[in-house]
Amino acid sequence: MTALPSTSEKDSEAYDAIVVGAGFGGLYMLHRLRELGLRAHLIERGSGVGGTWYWNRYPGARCDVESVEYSYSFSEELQQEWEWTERFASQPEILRYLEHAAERFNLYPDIEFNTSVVAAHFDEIANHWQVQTDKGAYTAKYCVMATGCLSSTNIPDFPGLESFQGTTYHTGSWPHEDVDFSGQRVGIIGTGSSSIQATPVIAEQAEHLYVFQRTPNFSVPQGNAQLAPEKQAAIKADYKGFRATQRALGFACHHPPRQQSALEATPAERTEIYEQWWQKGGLSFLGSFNDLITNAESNATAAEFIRQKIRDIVTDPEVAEKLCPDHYVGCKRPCADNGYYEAFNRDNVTLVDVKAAPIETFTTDGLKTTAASFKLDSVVFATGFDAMTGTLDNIDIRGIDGLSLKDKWHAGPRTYLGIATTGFPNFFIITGPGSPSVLASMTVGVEHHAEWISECIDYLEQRDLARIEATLAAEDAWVKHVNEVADMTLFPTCNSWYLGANIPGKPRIFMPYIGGFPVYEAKCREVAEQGYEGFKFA
Ligand code: NA7
Repeated sequence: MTALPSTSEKDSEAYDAIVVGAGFGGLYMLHRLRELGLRAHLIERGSGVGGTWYWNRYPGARCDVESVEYSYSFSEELQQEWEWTERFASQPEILRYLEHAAERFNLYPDIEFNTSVVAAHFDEIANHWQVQTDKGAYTAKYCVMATGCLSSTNIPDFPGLESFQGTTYHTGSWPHEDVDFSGQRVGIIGTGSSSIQATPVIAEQAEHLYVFQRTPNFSVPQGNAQLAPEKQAAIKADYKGFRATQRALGFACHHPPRQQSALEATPAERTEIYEQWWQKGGLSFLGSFNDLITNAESNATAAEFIRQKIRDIVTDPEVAEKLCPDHYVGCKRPCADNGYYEAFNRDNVTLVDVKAAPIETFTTDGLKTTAASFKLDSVVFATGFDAMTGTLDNIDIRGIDGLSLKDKWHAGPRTYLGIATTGFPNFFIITGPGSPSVLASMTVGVEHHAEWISECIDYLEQRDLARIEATLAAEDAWVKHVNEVADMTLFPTCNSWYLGANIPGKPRIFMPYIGGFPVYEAKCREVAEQGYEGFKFA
């Protein structure tokens, strides 16, 4: 064990479990642990619950999964009483929902806000975790990281940034008060999901919006609309059945893929089918055919369909061409928009290609690319996150023999089931690397993990066991399997945050598990039924 910096163990408050993060995962984890009769304490760096939906308050922020699916299923009362207003919920509505859930299950008394966990060290003699925050220290037998997949913001190291006199924002840590861009020259850097959602909204306000694009992305119109009360009532009439169907599908979302290869259809049939799925809206477009993420030739037909849509929507052919991606559809996280491509038809929106002419430096009043200078009042960094591992890397986590998690993962994250990692007993990760996480509806994933972890903890408590740890053999086999499955798809072929490719120096490893949620769930069930196969106890 390595000693923690400031507080001695006798000053530490003792709990059965510490949970870190008050998003969907952490809140439900806390609820489950309390139901087991354990003393659990949740630590959250924000001033409120919500996780992703607490931090990402940028204009246009909205979920890409339908609201009736992107919600808790564990409480029939909750799912019956909550009324969603839109097909795809906006950030404020999801935040209200989580605040309601925290209230409803009386979670607030066990949450400590405005507190950051700085270290967590395993004490091998006491068999517990010493958790150090910026406010104090705790000990707990179990430590559950519910820190989210996209919670460590990335601001690239642009020269001269400190000299910029205007205002800067990051989409993932947006101010709580309204931001008014009226009359301003605004630059938005990045063209991933966040920018694709924010661009049309900022364009309506700003005097001029410059969109700095390094790599164009595929986006499909989301087709958001008010959610008809009859439709919601019909789902609620058999919510259990609706959820069961959802959990049985690969991405744990409705709209399963059509069971046909894109190559089996004639060009005319293909276009008709793509058009139908384009009209359905959103990420389900990838289900138009069942081989779009595995077959390059099939994928090329979908890519060309979307590129043609971009050319149809964007009136300036040169701008349209710049907006056309040349990677496979879906290998970078696909996007769903509400008027993204249309925004480039506005006189006050300019697309700036920073692949052709990269950003050279920020200046006091804007930025310079290798081709031109731009005067800007505000800059929005829509430059993404150090995904899946960034937040864990930022905490000094040490397991057996003082091994640090960051060092253990220096060549890429290694887990068993995405939940546990060898050398770190009684330590659990919700939707960690190696779990379906961002490739399945997050709410399904976090509920599954919170249930699996709480059942595992109950197993230990019932048997008076001091600790559980994944074996190296089980971890090796899981890591191998995760990679093999990823290599059967087109996912590893382009520079995405799934691979850590957006962060300079980060090892290039495909982090989520793409074998499908039902396969993963079955594996986790089997592991538990076999007395936690692949784990050792002490
Ligand atoms: P993303 O999807 O990681 O997008 C970040 C964008 O920022 C992307 O277009 C990057 O271009 C761009 N970027 C990053 N660094 C730079 C530099 N140095 N110069 C120019 N452009 C840069 O993050 P989002 O927040 O949009 O979305 C994250 C997830 O949230 C999303 O996938 C959903 O799951 C919800 P690149 O493609 O790397 O060339």
